[in-house]
Amino acid sequence: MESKKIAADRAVGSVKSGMVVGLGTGSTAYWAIQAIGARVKTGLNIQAVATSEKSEALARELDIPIVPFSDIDSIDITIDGADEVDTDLNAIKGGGGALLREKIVAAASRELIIIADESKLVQRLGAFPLPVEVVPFGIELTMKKLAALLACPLNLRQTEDKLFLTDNRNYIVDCHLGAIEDAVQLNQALNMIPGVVENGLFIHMAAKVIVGFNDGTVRELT
Ligand code: ABF
Repeated sequence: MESKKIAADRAVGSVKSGMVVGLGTGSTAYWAIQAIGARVKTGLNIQAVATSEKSEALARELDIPIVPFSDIDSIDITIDGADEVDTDLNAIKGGGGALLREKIVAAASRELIIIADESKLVQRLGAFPLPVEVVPFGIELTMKKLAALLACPLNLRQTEDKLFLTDNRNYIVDCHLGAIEDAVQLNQALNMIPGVVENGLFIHMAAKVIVGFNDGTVRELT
């Protein structure tokens, strides 16, 4: 927890009054939302956009003012976690199933700051199974096309013995690639497959990655 909190606290230091802030999902983003909530209590005047029903519920619990995504023109800073991040600031996200809204919010943000503990920092993306959000209609054929493109084990995500549904009522296919050679090309190829809504590759989107370490240090990659 400590290394996640260190990274989150450092990222929240960039949030200024008057900003619109994107709130991420996951246990690292949890600490960022907690830190923002603490600053709101001492007078920080921000509006927040949540990337998942879970992060919205936590924000409301902390009295962080939520603004509907449809009401805003742009987001100043989004602070979000990742499942893997490399030294080029590219990331795999979506282990929590929120990748579509996270990517939409990230793409609308002037600055995306990814926060992570040291376990997420990798030399090459892909050891973490790449989540791909797929519409339920035609799922069998879409998975066949994914298998032909990726030639790796695919897993239709389940939770409590039933198919996992995202906040957008879509499925997630976890792709066990092992290592990704060309993430830029893969990101484009995946989204060309009819039925694929979005994938968990966040390529050239983060302005900064803040990594917390168990020894209490923090490293900022830009
Ligand atoms: C979210 O946080 C997701 O994109 C990602 O899967 C998850 C990582 O969770 P944690 O911070 O708990 O490791 O941003």
